[in-house]
Amino acid sequence: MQTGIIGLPQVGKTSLFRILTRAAATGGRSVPGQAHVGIARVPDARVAKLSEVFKPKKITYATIEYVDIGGLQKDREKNSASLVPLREADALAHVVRLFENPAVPHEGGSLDALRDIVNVDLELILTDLEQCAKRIERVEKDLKKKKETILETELQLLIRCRLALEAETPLRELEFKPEEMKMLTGFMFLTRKPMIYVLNLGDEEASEIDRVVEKYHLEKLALKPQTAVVPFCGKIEAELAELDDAEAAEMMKAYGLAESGRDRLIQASYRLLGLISFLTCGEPECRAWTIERGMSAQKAAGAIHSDIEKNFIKADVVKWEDLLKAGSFAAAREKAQVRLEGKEYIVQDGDVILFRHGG
Ligand SMILES: Nc1nc2c(ncn2[C@@H]2O[C@H](COP(=O)(O)OP(=O)(O)OP(=O)(O)O)[C@@H](O)[C@H]2O)c(=O)[nH]1
Ligand SMILES: [Mg+2]
Repeated sequence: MQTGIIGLPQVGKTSLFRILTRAAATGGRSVPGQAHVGIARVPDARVAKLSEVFKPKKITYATIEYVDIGGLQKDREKNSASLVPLREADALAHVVRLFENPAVPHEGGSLDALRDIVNVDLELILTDLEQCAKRIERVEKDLKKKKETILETELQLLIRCRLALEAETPLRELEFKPEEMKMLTGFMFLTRKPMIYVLNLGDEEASEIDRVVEKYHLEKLALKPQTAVVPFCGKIEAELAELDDAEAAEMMKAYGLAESGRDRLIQASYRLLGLISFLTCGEPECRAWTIERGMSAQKAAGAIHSDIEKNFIKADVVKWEDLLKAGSFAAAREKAQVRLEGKEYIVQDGDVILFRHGG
């Protein structure tokens, strides 16, 4: 799963990318179009706590990918090209600059969160609109040659999208039926992707981080569907990323920060993408596995190995807190906290699972 980082020039996109992917074992890699892809570890206190008890040889966290592209330009054509790597992304994170830095002035000349949000959203809307219009033209041509119900349905759907986009409404705010969603998948519209607005604050605002959404009048935005607003102090987070845990905790205290912005942001990406983690826990390894919310036990087994999915028999499931308190699977079983579930069981966030499989 991948989140694309976007924004105007010199707002701190690359700085954010570096902060998020610092734990990357693989480092960044380049993909065509000057974009950088990196891997971030999803912070998970459950894995950390279980590992303290189980002392596994290996601890593995879930991961999520971030893509960093260059700043959006005034030139529409250049933007269309630079936005291409984002089509593949599953969600977008728009970095909004709210820090002063006279050495690198903001393109807009002043700091204005709403203005930048509207402008960048408009850029995405225009890109989708172009694509929508092209497809509508094509479908109309084909329909003139031959009437086909499926094409007519598609045309109606695209016209609805065009109307929304013309009214400057991102497609993520529209409701679609499952079959419509399927039809739209191929277009990879940018405004359909879940969006995180990252407010990149100056250090002086760190202590009021809980109030900045109101301060910048973004409450309404934060309530929109598939949208999150995450305040973040880029410069402090960059410094925190260099420190060990104890030093970082001390520095956060000095700035009045309750939790790391990096963790909050990664968790927000994870949530918006509709992902949850189930855990496996034993002597060799404690590990978080990423699945989509609502997945069945059999499907979830496929995250580990396709053979386990194929030869699935049953799953032993225990809530992570119960396992932690019990101290071992055997003890949890004695307390009747381990349930035997079948393949249709819907896996819950934080389930610790032991799959029984044949083959
Ligand atoms: N004061 C301050 N400066 C920052 C912050 N984030 C980034 N900068 C500075 O702003 C400049 C641009 O930062 P980048 O992270 O490269 O910004 P960017 O959005 O990737 O820039 P482009 O890719 O060129 O569009 C650098 O000189 C950073 O040191 C911040 O939170 N506070
Ligand atoms: Mg950059």
